[in-house]
Order: sequence, then C-alpha cells, then structure tokens
Amino acid sequence: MKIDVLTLFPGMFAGPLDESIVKRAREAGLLKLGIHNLRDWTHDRHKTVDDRPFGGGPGMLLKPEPIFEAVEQLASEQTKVILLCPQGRKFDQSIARELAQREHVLLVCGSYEGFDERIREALADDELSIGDFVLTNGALPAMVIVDAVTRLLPGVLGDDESSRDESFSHGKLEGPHYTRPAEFRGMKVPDVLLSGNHAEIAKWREQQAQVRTEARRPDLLGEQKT
Ligand code: 4G3
Repeated sequence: MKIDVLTLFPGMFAGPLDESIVKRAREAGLLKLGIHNLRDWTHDRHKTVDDRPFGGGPGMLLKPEPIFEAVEQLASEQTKVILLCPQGRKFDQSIARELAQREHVLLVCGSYEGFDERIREALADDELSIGDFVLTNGALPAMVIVDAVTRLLPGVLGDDESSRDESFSHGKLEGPHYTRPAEFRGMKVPDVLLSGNHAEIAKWREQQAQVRTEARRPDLLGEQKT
C-alpha cells in the first residue's frame, strides 16, 4: 500500500520509519511511504501556511489554500484522506486493520494551531486522534499510525510474529511471559511453564490474561473490541 504524509516538519520522520520492521517493509516494497512538506504548496516568499482566526482570539490557524492544493495533487478518488487532531475519533487496532486494507492513505498533520474548518469539511474523509492529549503537531501521531498499519500488511511480519499476534488478538491483555534462565536472582519461572503439559500451559495463560485484563483494563472485557 501507499501512505503519503503531509506535514510542516518532514525532518521529524527521518529515523523512526527507517528502522526495524517498517524499514524492512519499505525495502520489500510492501509499504510505499511519501513524506511531503506542506510549505512546498505555498506561493509567497515567506511560505506562509497559517493566518489569524476571524473573530479574534489567540493563536493561528492552518490556512486552506496550501492544504487544498497539496491534497488535490496527492490524493485521488480512492485515497482515504485523514486529518490527525485531538478532536478525531480514537485510533485503535480495528482502525489500523481497516486502513491496512486500503490502497492509498493520505495523513494530514496539523500543528497545535489547528485547521481552518473548511479543510475538515471539504477534504477530510476521517479525523483520527491517537489519544486524549495535545502534541505540538501531528507528526508523531502520523508515525504511530504508519507503524501500526505497516505491521498488519500481508508479508510484513514473519510467520512467527504473525501467529503470535493473532493468538493475542482476543481482546484481552497479554499475560506474563518468561525466557531463560528458569531462575534469575531468586525469581523463578512458574512451574507450569516448565512442565511440558501443553493443555495446562494454555489454561494457565488464558487465566493469567483474564486476571491481568480485569485488573488493568476492565473496559476491554465489557465490549469485545479487538
Ligand atoms: C489540529 C493530534 C492539530 C488541531 C494532533 C492540534 C495530538 C494529536 C493539532 C489541534 C495534535 C492526537 C496538532 N496533538 N492526540 N496536535 O492524535 O488542536
């Protein structure tokens, strides 16, 4: 799939998306990622992207012209255009799965200033937030979404990683996991995991996941979300 990102801070994207699994996916051609500087669609000497709000008040707003021109150039009919802002619907694993099915997604990063409302009305197919907090701009949320979506693309994860992922997509938190040594600084791995009894191990893991979810995320048990 192709993901384009429209941002005022393209430099922020060098690094996080050049490592690890996203790097591998890009090298394999499974993810085509385009990072675009919104200022490339300005026409004035100062590359102005913002202006003062009508009616007064503090701060500035992203003005419509550069974003309209950029989106019109970067998006086609089949593109899902998404604004990243704290007012958006909350991004989660099911939205990641939905986006991973798309041929083309365009992520439009705002800044702390916010968007002229006509950008929402005319250009956005959706608005997403990665959580109830405010950041200086939408670049980090865009990177979070790129990462979450990329690992769901067919062929990106190895068989081992994928099947592990599936076995924990029951809508519960993962329980505890252990690796060697069987005893570390006096802390022992639970006997059941060393028993070789696979039925008992499966039962224990399910019960641990339940206990942890009840304690930490009871909200996940009400609805059956992921
Ligand atoms: C638009 C997204 C953009 C309006 C963006 C702020 C947090 C998130 C911005 C606005 C952002 C998030 C840029 N901060 N929670 N800042 O996904 O008020």
